[in-house]
Amino acid sequence: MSASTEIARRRTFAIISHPDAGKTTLTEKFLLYGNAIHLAGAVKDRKNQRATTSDWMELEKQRGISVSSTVLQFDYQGYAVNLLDTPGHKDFSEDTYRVLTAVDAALMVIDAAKGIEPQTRKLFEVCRRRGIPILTFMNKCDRPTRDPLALLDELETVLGLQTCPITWPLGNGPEFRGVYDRRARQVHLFERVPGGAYRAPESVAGLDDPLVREKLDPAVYETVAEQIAMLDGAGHPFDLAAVHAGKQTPVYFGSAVNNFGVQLLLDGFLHDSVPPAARRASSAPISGEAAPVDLREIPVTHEKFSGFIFKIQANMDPKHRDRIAFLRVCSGRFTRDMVVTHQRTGKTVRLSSSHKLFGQERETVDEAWPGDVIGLVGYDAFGIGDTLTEDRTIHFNEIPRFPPEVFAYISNPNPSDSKKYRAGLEQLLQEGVVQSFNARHAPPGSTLLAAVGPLQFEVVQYRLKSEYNAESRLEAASWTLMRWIEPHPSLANLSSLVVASGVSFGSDRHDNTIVLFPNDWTMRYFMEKNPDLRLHELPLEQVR
Ligand SMILES: Nc1nc2c(ncn2[C@@H]2O[C@H](COP(=O)(O)OP(=O)(O)OP(=O)(O)O)[C@@H](O)[C@H]2O)c(=O)[nH]1
Ligand SMILES: [Mg+2]
Repeated sequence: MSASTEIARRRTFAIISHPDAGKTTLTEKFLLYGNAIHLAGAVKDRKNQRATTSDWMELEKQRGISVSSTVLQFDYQGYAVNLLDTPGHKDFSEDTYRVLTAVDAALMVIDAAKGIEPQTRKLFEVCRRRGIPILTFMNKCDRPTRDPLALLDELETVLGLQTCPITWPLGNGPEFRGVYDRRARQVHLFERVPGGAYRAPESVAGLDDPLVREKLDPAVYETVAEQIAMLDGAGHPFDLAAVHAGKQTPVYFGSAVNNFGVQLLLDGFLHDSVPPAARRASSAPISGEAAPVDLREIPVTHEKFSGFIFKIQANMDPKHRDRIAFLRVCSGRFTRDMVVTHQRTGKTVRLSSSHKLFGQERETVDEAWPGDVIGLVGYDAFGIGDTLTEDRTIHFNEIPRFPPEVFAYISNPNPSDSKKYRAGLEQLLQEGVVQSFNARHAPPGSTLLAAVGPLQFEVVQYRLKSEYNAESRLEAASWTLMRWIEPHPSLANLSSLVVASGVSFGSDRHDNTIVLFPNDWTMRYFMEKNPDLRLHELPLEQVR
């Protein structure tokens, strides 16, 4: 296949939503319909010990929530699909935001009983800023839902998105029988299968077919027929250009857990979504001093290989205690053993350990194209946001950073076991979701951790135990804000600075000074009393 054919068949997208809307369940059903797995494991069905492919981490299996995003790559109907399941909980949103930089489209899952929830809205805003197409799935139609027209109206008024329903629900709750495909003008009636483990059998007929009238409650039939006539007459016509511009969202209805409407969604999504597009890059090094940052577009067809790392994950495979860097290919052709430049260090590296990913599983990959996400194993120097390329003028700067908002001291209760503890903590810190600092008045032997949400600390403790067999003790610290201070002579004597009570100092691993505040007021007071000091939300090497 030629390069342009390979690129054109790539579909790289993330599934996003508020916690519990059904992203992981839907991901699993896509794999089932994509023939990538043969039996779907129900997310919270712990009894028969079957877990989803996507929630592979021990903690995820236990709690039935996603803690970390997962990449699943498979071929389906000529498409090369890179599917990224993301965690919905806001404490893990940094991971989700990073994933969103690596995709070309997003599928927004909405619980049809609840409508748009806060986290959906936030993630939607991130997608909108990137201008990527967003398709919508109204899930859980097997339970009592809100009026489907009201759900569309909410998308229009709250998110400002034009909607175009592609499928329409036939009843809801116990009366939910299937969906109407507005494109083919056909009704899909489904039957439930135990646990949704297999594809749902379905029959297809026209809306006027006696079979359809027979299966549906007469009142439901009336309503549905009216709604469909109304949509045909007064709804927005499907506009592919508006979908690609992120202005119109095609809407699908169904029930992921019962496999209702999943195939129509998958087929429609792949068809209407977009292949990888050009990326913006700067010619000057990101952290370069005064060099002008000259932004330019790198087309996917650019001959030279380029890509960036958006995620690092340790210990995905308990058999190999190692660390995977997830790279999104942006241009050129990746081939195993190719030699590229690691732009942050300027060093050349041979990429010989490259993998195709499928949840926790991986297999060697010899070739990859723009849009693909590959896993690189065994390169300790790689960090989140790093560019790897054959073209030394390309520097991607895609990864958003967030100032931490919660803080805690972590320490090792078993000093005799310190090797495991330190190695584990070091590796988990490299994943970049939790940061560590030296705090000036820290309890002896403890490290200050900072994260976007408190659940991240629990994840660190849990993983230290399960992946490194290391106990840890956590003690909350009451700051809520942290800032980096630009170098200044007065930092040589911190005690001379005027600060409110509860304010403390520390340093990051590059020995830059940080300051910790209990609240907004103490920060404003600090700035007022120390007007010569410049504070930054992000690490200094990123703001320069
Ligand atoms: N009734 C019903 N329940 C569903 C449906 N789809 C998913 N669920 C249930 O909703 C719960 C949450 O599903 P998940 O797929 O884990 O949700 P998620 O969006 O991945 O959650 P996080 O990753 O933690 O944000 C599980 O108990 C699912 O079984 C559906 O179509 N109908
Ligand atoms: Mg999930």
